[in-house]
Amino acid sequence: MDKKIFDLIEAERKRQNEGLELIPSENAVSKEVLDAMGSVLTNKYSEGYPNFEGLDGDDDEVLASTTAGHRYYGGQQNTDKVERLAIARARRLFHADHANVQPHSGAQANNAVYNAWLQPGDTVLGMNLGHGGHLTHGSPVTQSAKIYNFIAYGTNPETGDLDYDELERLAKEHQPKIILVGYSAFMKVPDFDRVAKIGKEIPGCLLMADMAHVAGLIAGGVHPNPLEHGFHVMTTTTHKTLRGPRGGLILSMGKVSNPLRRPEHTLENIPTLIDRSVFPGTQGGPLEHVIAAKAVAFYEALQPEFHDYAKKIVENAKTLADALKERGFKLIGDGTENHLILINVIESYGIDGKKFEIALDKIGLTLNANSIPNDTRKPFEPSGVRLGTPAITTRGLGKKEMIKIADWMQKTAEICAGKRDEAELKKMREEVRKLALKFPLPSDK
Ligand code: DSN
Repeated sequence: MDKKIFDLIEAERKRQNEGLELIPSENAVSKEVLDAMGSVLTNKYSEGYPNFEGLDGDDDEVLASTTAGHRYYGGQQNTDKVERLAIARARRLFHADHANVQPHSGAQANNAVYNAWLQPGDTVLGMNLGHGGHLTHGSPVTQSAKIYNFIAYGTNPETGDLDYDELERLAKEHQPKIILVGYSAFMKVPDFDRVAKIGKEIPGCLLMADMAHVAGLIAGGVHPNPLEHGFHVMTTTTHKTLRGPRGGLILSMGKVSNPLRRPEHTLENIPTLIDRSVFPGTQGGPLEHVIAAKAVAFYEALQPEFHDYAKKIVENAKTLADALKERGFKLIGDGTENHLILINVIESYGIDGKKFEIALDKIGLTLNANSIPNDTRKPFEPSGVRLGTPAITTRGLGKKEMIKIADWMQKTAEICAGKRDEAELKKMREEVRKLALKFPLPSDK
């Protein structure tokens, strides 16, 4: 009936298949994940939670439970099982005591944790947005920054790593109620033990990791898991390296109890404080069709092949980073330890990040303009671009193709800098399309 929307979806499918997605926070999901999202589960309201008993076993044991949950509407016999499977699989994947699979997004997940643990005016120590942190970690334009007192630590400009000395100094000075490690443009592996040691010396300090970018690397066993290094809570989105539907997830360590009863405000009770904060604290009805798709993605991430995928993401990122450096690109932190690369294009080729992003879009390479640490330029025309390998690795690209991408990026930068003929963009567009079509989206295979 609605041909206009149908055509737009088809056009987007074509755009994705004919180009290469280098935005490090994007991916391409399986047909099974897509199908779960497009299911009749979207018709159902299910405020509340399923029962949390017997979630330690395998899927069959989890499905065997017949105890009713704590829901506010009838007809939950199937949704309870869907959500129990999602919770059980998430706990298995991240070795967590509890999982809340209801957050609609990463921002919702973070806000729910703040709301669970903080009172208005309490202090949170988080990473500076300008150094690679995230909007929801205290940017003044966000709702949470109006409620809580955010203090920012930064990165060391020499190494690109977190400035642990500054973090420790600020923690001692401000005695935060939450220390938050998380980022959307950071290429190193954080020293969680060091941060946990700092946090444990502050009474009532919750250690929170927002691992949205690297959750798939953690699930695949190629990145440390903060929950195994003394952190109490980990939030994430489910659609980045984790390769699930667009959504959020909160993992926590502690005692799990009935969410209908208000528990004491202790770190041990953080799982239940979070459940009550997600619903009814900050959200209404959960999206059970998305929760089903999360469960499918967790199932996929629990398979041995997902480890190979995660390993390949990092290998591809390192190959691409080296190839870019050989072609004159200056990388923040001089390379990468994860899936993400941040280039200072002003210093490399004298062009701003937006100009480079737009030119690359013309040849079918999609990435995003991004500020670099201590950037003096405006956020809409920053000095850098950010790119990564999760989506292209899903599609099967490897070493040879990383070199090709670096070549195209070099030529495009030279065109932007006026050193090559713009007509070459058209030729490169055809080359990118030809290569991309050899690696279709997994849902289109
Ligand atoms: N938009 C996400 C990213 O691209 O990193 C963070 O919210």
